Amino acid sequence: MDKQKEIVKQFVSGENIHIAPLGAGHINDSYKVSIDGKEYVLQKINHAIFKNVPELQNNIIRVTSHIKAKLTEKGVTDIERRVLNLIPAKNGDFFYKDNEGNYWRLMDFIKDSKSFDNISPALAEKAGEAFGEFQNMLADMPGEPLYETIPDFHNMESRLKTFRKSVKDNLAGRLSKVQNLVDEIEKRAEEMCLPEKLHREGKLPKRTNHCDTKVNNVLFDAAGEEVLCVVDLDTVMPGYVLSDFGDFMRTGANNGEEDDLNLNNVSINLPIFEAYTKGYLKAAKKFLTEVEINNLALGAKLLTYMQTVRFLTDYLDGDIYYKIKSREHNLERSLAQFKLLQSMEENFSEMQDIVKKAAE
Ligand code: GN1
Ligand code: MG
Repeated sequence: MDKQKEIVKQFVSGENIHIAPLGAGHINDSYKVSIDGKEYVLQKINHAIFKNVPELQNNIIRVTSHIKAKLTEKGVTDIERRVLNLIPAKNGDFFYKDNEGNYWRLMDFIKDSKSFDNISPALAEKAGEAFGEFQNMLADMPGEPLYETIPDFHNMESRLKTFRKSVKDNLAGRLSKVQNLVDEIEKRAEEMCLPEKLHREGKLPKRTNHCDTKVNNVLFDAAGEEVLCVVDLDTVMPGYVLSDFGDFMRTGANNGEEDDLNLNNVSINLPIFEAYTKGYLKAAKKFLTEVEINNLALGAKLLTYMQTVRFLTDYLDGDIYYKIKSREHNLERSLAQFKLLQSMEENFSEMQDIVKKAAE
C-alpha cells in the first residue's frame, strides 16, 4: 500500500497511515484509510470508464453542495453523516492525478454506518423513501444540467446497438456458446426501448437521477435501522426515474445474488418490491407524472434486462469493462440477471398492481 500512502499525502498530512481494501464495486478501486485516528475513503477512479474526471468530480461537488444546503435549511445537525464530503487535494483540485495518469479522490468515511446486500422489507421502505427524497432534493439544483459522466448510460437503444456490434464482432470467440441468450435478448428488444420512444414523443421526462441505486449504495446507521445517506455519486445525471426505481429492485428485490450460480435461488422478492415502492412513492408521488408512475414496474424489468445485456456484451468483448472474479463470471452474471427478468415477467401484473395501489 506504499503507493496509496503517497497518494493520501497529496490530500492530507499525518504520521500513522493505515490503508486496507474496501467494498465490492465492479469499477473503481476503494480503500479505507486511517490517519492518526481520522478515517477516509480513498478511491482510484476508473478513467477508462469515467473519461472526464474533472467533470465527474465537478458533478459530485455540485450535487453534494446542493444537498448540504438543503439539509442545513431543514435544520439537520449531523450533516457530515448525511452526505458525502470530498476532501480537496493540496493543489486545490478535488482529485489528484498521479505520474502514471491515474486519478484519485479522497472523502470522509461515514462513521458507524453499514450497507446491506440483503435487506428486509422495513429497510427497503426506508431506502425507497431515501432515493425518492434524493431525487426531490436535486430537482431544483441551479445551473446547467449535470455532465453525462457516461454518455447514454441507461439508454437501452444505445446499449443494444453496442451489444449487436459485440455479437457481430465476436471478439472473444464466445458467441456460439451464448446464442440462445442472444436470441432471448432480441425477442424483448422492442418492449425494452419503450422509454426512449416515450421520451422522444415528449411523454417521459428526464430528471436528475442517481443511476446506480444498488441496494448497497444506501448507508444505514450502525444499528441498521435508519438511512444515513446515499453514496456512489459517479453516475448522478439526467435520466428516467424508472431507471432508479428499477435498479434498486434488480439488486434489492432479488432472492438470489447478482451472479448466483444456482438459478433456483434467483427470483423477484415481492414483499421487498412492495415495501420499496411504498417508501419511494411516499417521497416521490408529489412530483411524478402519471406516465412516470405507470412505467415504474417496467423499469424493474428494464434495468434487469439492461444488466443482462451489459454483462453479456462484456463477455462477448472478452471481459474488458467489469472486474471479474473468474473466467466465466460475466456469463454467470448475465444468466442470473436473465433468470431474474423471467421471474419479473411471470409476476409482472402483480408488480403493476403494487405500484398502482401505492400511488393511490
Ligand atoms: C457497476 O461498480 P458498481 O458496482 O458501483 C456499474 C453499474 C452496474 C453495476 C452492476 C459505472 O456499478 O452501472 O449496474 O456495476 N457502474 C458503472 O452491478 O458501469
Ligand atoms: Mg457504482
